[in-house]
Amino acid sequence: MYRFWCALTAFILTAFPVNADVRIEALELRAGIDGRPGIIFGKLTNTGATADRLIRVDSPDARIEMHTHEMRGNVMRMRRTDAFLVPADGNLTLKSGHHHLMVFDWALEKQGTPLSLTFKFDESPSISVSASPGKAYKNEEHKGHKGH
Ligand SMILES: [Cu+2]
Repeated sequence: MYRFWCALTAFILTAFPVNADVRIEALELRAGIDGRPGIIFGKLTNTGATADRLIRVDSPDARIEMHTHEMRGNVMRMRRTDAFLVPADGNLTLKSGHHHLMVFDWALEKQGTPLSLTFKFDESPSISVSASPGKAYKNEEHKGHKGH
């Protein structure tokens, strides 16, 4: 009987792939010019064998939204989205004109200090990071953009 359970355990361990395992690299945080929202670029890498989803990003000092771009007719529009896919053994890239994070209600006096961020996923454990603001970003595409 003992041998049976050992065999069963070994089978279960090999039958299920390694869960999603996400790391964050090269985060870039920029305040917006002229009261526009801030923006966050970067790269999330999933070294696991299953896909995961970034489902929210929280900060005690600002409200973070996930945005993506889509073509409407022949105009590129930005819209808010509820989640970003982080593919199995792949990356989620946050960059200009593509998926990105936006920073709203970020008090001016706090824009020169690191921003605490917690990334939450469906599967992977949450990741907390402190992002230091770089050069302010002249995000033309977000002109007059006050969130949704
Ligand atoms: Cu945006």
